[in-house]
Amino acid sequence: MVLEVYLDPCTVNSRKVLAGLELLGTEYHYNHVDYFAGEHKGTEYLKINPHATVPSARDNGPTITESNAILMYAADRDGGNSAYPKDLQKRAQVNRWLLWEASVWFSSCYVYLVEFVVKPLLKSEPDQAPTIADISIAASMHLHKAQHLPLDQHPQLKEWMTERVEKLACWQKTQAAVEKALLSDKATANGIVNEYTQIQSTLNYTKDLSPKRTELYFYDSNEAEGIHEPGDDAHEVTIPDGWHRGQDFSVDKEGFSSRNFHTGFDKWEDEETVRAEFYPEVVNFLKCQVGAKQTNTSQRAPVMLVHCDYTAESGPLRVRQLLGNEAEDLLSRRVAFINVWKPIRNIVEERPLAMCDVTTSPRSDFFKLYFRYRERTGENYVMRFSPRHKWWYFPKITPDHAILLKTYESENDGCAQFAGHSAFLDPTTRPDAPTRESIEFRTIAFF
Ligand SMILES: N[C@@H](CCC(=O)N[C@@H](CS)C(=O)NCC(=O)O)C(=O)O
Repeated sequence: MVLEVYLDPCTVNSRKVLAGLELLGTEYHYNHVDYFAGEHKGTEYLKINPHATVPSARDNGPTITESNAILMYAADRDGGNSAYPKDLQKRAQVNRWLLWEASVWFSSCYVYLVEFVVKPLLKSEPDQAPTIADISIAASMHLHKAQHLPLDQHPQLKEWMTERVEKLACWQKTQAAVEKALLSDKATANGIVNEYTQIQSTLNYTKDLSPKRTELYFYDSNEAEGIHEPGDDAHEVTIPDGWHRGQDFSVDKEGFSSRNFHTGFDKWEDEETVRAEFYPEVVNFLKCQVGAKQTNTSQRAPVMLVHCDYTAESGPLRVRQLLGNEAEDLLSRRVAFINVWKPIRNIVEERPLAMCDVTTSPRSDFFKLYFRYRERTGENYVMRFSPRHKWWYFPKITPDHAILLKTYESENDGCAQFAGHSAFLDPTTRPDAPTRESIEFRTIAFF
């Protein structure tokens, strides 16, 4: 009887069977099962092969699935030949390869076939929400840089890993232990940490020319002549990737931290709507994060100058300006000003924010910058350079995150009070990276 085969010759294992039967010289009857039309999942075919896979074969008995089993059967049925030797030693070698192919080789190659050939043909999109399958598959390549996995040759795989998996909070939360155990000493010894965890960039510090004041004028005045303006002391600094420390950073110790902050809000172009609808979200977020009882919020754009938004004097003054009668009572308790900085729409690649670890920047490194307006003078802190400053940033931060930054603290008990920060040019930013879209809220937390 002629062997009935059911297959689609364009699929891996179907081709294997067709080519193998030709090699063996086996006569067969071909039944086409259209893989791309999904016929292998149709009711008729499932009666032949309930596994819904091609190929399968029949020879007046139960269905034979497994391409290698079909070939072995065909060879044995017809008495065998050199393509499937009868000699036991020789056959053991062929069997070894057949088993290896089925258990190891096929699955290693098949994933690439599916990703780069089958999925584009079927036009299937990646799943939107991550599942435990994403985590499971990513785990084997979690040190892909150190593993030297050739991801550059596989852009979709790389994008999935770096843009989807590595941005997940659960992934970042579990990263620190891996770094510590596997990458710390070994990594510095072979340069791995340097390769991907820190960059060099220039930050604009300010020279301290006291007693001459550092000022900016926002109106025409003769007094503006010959003033000392800020940002005249650029220094190249090393800025490590803060994601490795996961959620270790805290606004009360280092003066900053990164936290998950997901929002469904998207009407960023309308300031009134931001105020009415998004401010309450910021307030709730902050209450949860720092345990504040009450908060007050306003909005501003970030700058390329090492600075801190408030001084020991301007913090309480701002509370009085904003909260009038209530202010004295509120100021009798702990007050902290915390900026909430957040990407909107896209991942931030261009001009990210660098934060200086407060434990490396004593109060003596800060001095005042005066803002001269016609009717009043404002002030904040700028910083003089020190090689002790330790900077951090959160590269490619997503809109599902926010950076919290302490810009004033009433308590003087070792808790972080003023965190210096600056936007900067990241030399690793892609030339075609989208323009940064971020928003910064100045909030006041009353405890
Ligand atoms: N181990 C089986 C694998 C069969 C298999 O997975 N075939 C693929 C086509 S190459 C299939 O039918 N997949 C089902 C699907 O994609 O839905 C064999 O060697 O025959």
